[in-house]
Amino acid sequence: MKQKLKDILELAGNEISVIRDAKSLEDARVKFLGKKGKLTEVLRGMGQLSKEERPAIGKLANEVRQKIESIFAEVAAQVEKEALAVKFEKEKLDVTIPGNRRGIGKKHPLTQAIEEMEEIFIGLGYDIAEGPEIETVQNNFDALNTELNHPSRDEQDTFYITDDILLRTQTSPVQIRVMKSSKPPIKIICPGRVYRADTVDATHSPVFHQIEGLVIDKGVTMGDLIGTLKLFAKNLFGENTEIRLRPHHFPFTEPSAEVDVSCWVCGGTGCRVCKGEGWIEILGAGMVHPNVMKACGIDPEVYSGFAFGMGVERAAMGRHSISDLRLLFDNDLRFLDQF
Ligand code: 2U9
Repeated sequence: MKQKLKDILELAGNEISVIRDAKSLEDARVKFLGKKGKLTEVLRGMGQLSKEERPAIGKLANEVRQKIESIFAEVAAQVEKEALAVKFEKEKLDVTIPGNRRGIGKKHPLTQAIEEMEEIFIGLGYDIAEGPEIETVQNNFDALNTELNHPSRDEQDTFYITDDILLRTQTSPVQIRVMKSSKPPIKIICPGRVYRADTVDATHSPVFHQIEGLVIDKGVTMGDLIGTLKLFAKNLFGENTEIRLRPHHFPFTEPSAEVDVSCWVCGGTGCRVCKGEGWIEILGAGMVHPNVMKACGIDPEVYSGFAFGMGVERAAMGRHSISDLRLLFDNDLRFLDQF
């Protein structure tokens, strides 16, 4: 029996000392010290020993158990140490490795254009006004002195929701709302999305953006309008930019004009961008029609004002020499990243 105990100790020593992981260590513990383990198996046979032999064997069995336990403790400590070393190696943090740079997005070229134009007018003391994209026929057409048979009112050109409600075809109804709800002086810029029943092609989209401006006060003249647009054009296209007005007709302004700026590429001598003209049309403008003032409760005998409007897509396309409007709505990053 003595020999059996010594053999168990030797076997345990050999087997346990080479163990390198917690699972095998636990298996070995069951094998040697468990209820059905090797040591218990030997101790069960103690019943057959004589009374005299039992204490010595019992003592030896206890010593063997203690020795095996101490081997286990030693190997367990080693296994834990190694597991920790592996874990530390895996979780090692090198603070000198360059970080994963997150690509920072940027504003859409149309948003950039709108904000750039807003900044110019904010610098001139204008407020930004916004309004709903679903509008009344009254605000979108009637109050703007648009005749009942004007082509822009046609169902073919405008998205009607009911006979009286539509998707705004211009941002002018925002100015109408401001004129109806506040007293002059009024000095506002109205940027926003507008809708027209156009088929998509390189220069048309049923959804596009406008920026319109409105100034109403006592003694506002066409000279103020021209000075304002000149300043705007020089700020946006460069100090040497000139403007020119050509007579035109809008229902909501009188007199009205289409406004060209000298070509920002050739400076006026004629090139591919201005199609040899030297001038590029970018906006429409005029003095606010007395009927528009009256429709909003403002006395045209006391006040006068000017208004202007421009298409943002058109301005951005001209500025960046973009030939197809659809590129602005496709959301292709290869295109958008350039701006
Ligand atoms: C009020 C009174 C007058 C706004 C104006 C234009 C001229 C103009 C076009 C530019 C290109 C629309 O996007 S576009 O097709 N706009 O030419 N807009 S004057 O006049 C107003 C607005 C509001 C109360």
